[in-house]
Amino acid sequence: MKCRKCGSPAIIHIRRHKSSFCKQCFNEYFLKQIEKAISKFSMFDYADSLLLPVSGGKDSVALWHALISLGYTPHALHLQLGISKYSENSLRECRRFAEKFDVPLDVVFLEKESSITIPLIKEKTSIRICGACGTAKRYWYNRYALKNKHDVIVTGHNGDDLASQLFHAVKSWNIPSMLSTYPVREGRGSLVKRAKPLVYLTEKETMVYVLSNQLPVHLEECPLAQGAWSITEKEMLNSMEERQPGFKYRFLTEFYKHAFPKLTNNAKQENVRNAFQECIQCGMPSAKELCSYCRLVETTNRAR
Ligand code: Q46
Ligand code: ZN
Repeated sequence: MKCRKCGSPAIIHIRRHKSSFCKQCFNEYFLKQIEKAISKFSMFDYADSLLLPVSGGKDSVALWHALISLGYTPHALHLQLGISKYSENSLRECRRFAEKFDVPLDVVFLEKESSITIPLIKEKTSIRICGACGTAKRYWYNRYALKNKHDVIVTGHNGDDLASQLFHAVKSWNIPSMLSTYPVREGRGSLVKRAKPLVYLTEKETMVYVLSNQLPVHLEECPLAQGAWSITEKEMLNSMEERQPGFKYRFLTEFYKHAFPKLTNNAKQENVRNAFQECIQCGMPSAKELCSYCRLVETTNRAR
């Protein structure tokens, strides 16, 4: 297998592009896909202050390295979830990355801030744990970005993540969920703008990027992940991709092109997307009197 561009030995074959790349040409391809997404969706520019949540996993690490390579100076934030060894190892790899590239990294400890952890929520309540974990992450990223005046929260969701979320939402025609797969969400009031620059890249590609560049990375699977719906959705989409290379990419990009603009207009007219008010407890944006994070903390504490 030879690189399509320079003829050197290839390290990856990308079926949807009918292309193989060597390490150097793959790096160029990877950065170009990110630049394409940033520009296509007007995600941010060099004047913006970027907050980059990092878990230490392959996607956030790949994005961290890629943004630095493209000349951005993202401010990395790690949220400590308290999932015993798994969380400790995640933080260790984030710190190794920050040291290796001499870049800033802040850490927010969930337990210190709210006296809860993700395992405690799982133990004490019947709330779906990955849903609760997502609520905590979104809450702290937004709160931190607001406090530190960051313009955009840049997350490491890749194209496979977004395609599986879209597929899941389409199965029940959940329009707000379908709309939330769009790779950029403009800021509104105290909701900070969000962007997903890995939209044109796959899990396999972020993994190869991380390994070929020998980046510090945490590859252990979260012990609480078992049974997450996204695993099933990803397997189903991968079997479609096997039969029709490029299926996942088209599924996403055709949605963005044809359905997203119409559904957004309808959503605005019908007020499907809730107006936000301030949470009476923490002051963060909320669809109800009490925001979903404060409700989560309250429910967990009540069950102790
Ligand atoms: S960390 Fe949290 Fe993931 Fe673990 S509990 Fe689920 S959402 S699986 S990215
Ligand atoms: Zn609140």
